[in-house]
Amino acid sequence: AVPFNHRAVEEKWRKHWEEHPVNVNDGKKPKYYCLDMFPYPSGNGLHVGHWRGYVISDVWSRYKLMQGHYIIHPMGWDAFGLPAENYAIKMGVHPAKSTAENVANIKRQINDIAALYDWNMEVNTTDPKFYKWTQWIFVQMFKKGLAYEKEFPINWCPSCKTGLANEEVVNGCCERCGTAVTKKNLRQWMLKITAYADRLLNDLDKLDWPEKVKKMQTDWIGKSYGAEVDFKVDGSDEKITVYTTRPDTLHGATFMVLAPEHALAAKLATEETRAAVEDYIFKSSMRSNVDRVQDKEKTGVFTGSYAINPINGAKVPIWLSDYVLADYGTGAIMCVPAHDDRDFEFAKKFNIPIIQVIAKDGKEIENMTEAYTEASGTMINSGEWNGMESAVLKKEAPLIIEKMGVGKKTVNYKLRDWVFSRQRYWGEPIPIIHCPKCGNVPVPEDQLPLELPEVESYQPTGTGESPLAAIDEWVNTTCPCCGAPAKRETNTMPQWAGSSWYFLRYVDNHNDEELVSKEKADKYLPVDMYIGGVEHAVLHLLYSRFYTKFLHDIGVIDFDEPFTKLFNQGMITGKNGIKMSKSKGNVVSPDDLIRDYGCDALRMYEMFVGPPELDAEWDDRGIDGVSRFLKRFWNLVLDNKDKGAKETPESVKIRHKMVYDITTRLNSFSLNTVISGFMEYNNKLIDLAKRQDGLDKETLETAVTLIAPFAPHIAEELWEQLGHSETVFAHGWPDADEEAMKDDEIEIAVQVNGKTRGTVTISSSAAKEEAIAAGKEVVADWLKGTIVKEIYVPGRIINIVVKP
Ligand code: ANZ
Ligand code: ZN
Repeated sequence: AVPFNHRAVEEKWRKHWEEHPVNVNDGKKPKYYCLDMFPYPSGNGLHVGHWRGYVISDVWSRYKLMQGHYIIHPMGWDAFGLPAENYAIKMGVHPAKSTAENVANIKRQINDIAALYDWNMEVNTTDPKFYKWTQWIFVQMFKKGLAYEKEFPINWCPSCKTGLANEEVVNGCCERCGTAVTKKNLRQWMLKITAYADRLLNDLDKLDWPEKVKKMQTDWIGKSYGAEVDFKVDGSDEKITVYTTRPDTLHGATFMVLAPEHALAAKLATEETRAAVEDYIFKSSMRSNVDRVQDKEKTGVFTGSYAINPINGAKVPIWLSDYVLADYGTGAIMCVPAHDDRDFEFAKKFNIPIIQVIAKDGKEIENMTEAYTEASGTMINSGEWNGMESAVLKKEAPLIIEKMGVGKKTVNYKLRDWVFSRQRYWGEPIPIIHCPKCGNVPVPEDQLPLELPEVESYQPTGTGESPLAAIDEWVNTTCPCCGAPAKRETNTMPQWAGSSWYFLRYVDNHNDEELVSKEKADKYLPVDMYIGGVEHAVLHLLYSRFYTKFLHDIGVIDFDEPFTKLFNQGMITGKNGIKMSKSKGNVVSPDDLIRDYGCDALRMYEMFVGPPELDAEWDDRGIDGVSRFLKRFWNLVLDNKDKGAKETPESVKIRHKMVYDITTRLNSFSLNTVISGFMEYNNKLIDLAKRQDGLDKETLETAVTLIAPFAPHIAEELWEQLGHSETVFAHGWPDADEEAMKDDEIEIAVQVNGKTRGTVTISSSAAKEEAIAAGKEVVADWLKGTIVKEIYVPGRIINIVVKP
């Protein structure tokens, strides 16, 4: 056969596909929407790690295409936000310019993957035609009371000089730049995602998503059941309400702790404690969240005041400590040192009494050295509750407390409303006008998009105002309601705004009248398969669900979950598992590999490198093996296609087994074992072809069909050489007939130096290596010496020649 020349083959088919697209919408085929998380167009371009997700989604798309679907497989650009802006500032060019350049470069690189992307559907979040709708959604939320203003201490990144959402703070640091996050009191635009907490939680059940991601969202929403209990402040009319998930332990509450930010914190100080209390409150406000969360050693101060435990009238001291968070529950807790680790540590340090109220076998522990935190056991030291099972009481206590009139049953969520404004330039302007008479007025819908104006200086100011605040002619406007002089909102939206709904826009990206037409939404949405990294589990993937539910509620779409199925690919790392990055100098660019080995080989190696859901170490040498395999496959098909061999029981069996194995592995997303499967079957087929003097055409064709989603160019070329004029992708995905796969076993003689020494039962389609290995086991005792020859006459005899 003509040797495989990847460059010629790939060029030929790339051109051909441009003129004759393989994915056509005939209006009859069912749609299948396979989506990649769209990239930030950063200046660094793509490395082989980025390719992984794109190849996975393309393999999946082509597989679905061959199963008879019309594939919606779009691509676009998440181009607003800090990464693009930080890059622009570093390089000293306007973000719009650098973004456009980066998009062009990455688009070229993405095209090298030979993915089925339909560029007619392209979207870019920074295009006014796109962000018109990002702003429109905000206006709808505003009208429904889901977007509101609030001044409060938010997370602030001193390096990015902007406020951040809770979801953007990872282990106390800025999700973008890693700087420790501090607090800053700022007026904010908030989105009321908490109004959707229960639906966001319950509807996780509907989704075919990795359990890990569902759990992360469940924990992030953090629904817990408990009670609010009121403690009267001794000698005053004030009361402190605490939130507890363990009201059963009420008799063991020997002190209380308030967050230093609690409204009563300073008021509770007495003459003697005032200085210390104010000092503690001040010091806490200066500390970053990281320090507060990561503190090993508990700190705190006694206020000098006492509260009355409503269950038994005991007088308990009130402390301040920053291990209690101001914005969770009520910002105040009742402390039960015998049954809570943090309270135990605190009580030990400050010599506060510890009263055990739950006992394992009814026995009290002498000298507790740690808290007993299990919610099982019998109540002790608990008055009327003594002898009850704590697990039962845990459920009943809220109602008892309610009846006593000292509290109520409550549900709590960790989820907070979404801090939605950024003090940065490169984002969608928030379409609100502040009128001294009418208050906040949304920009009228027919005036959207509200375009981002040009500025001289787009650097963040650090003052808590966005650079837009400096442009007087933009800021000053008139109120759309009353015509009075008014000011524009100058904050911009976070980068998540566009990505929360972009997947809806692809299918109707030129529509100037609607975000997406009903007709197209019904026909093409929602996304059937979403592929991307797991790092967005509680960011983008939560926000998108919220937006989708909102758009469902206002009648834009009929479904209320955006992504039916989700697959998270692992990262490709450099040697020793180190993340690929320019600064580490370990970035592998696909460009050279494509030149030397071709796109097909690179695609296959991306899949072969390891289980797609796990991280995998890149090794350039690995691609050699895949490349050799492709050459062998090429030769197998071309050498045998014209021999006119008829199908045999063996070839039929191998063919069906091959279809079965590849398809089951593909269905379970075990893409690396699909590739190793191709290698195994290629060897079997080469073997069989030699034995039978050729392979029937149907078996060769089946192999080419199966490999097509992975190595589309070589498959298309071989398909043509096999005599087809239509694309291989129009050919249906083959079916495996399980009956035809069944192995018949045969018994054959095993000889050593021509003498029969035993018999072995093997599959009639066993390859030479398999047969010889099985045979050797049976005659192991006669194999002393050096084996000089191994003969397998298929289906008949095994003979091993040994020299003493
Ligand atoms: C008494 C108690 C006894 C508690 C016990 C626990 C164990 P989740 O499940 O996370 O909702 N808590 C309440 N508000 C807090 C705040 N703002 N900062 C820090 N801790 C706070 O946890 C609720 C429990 O965390 C509550 O139940 C409270 O301590 C504490 F044996 O109350 B518990
Ligand atoms: Zn930052």
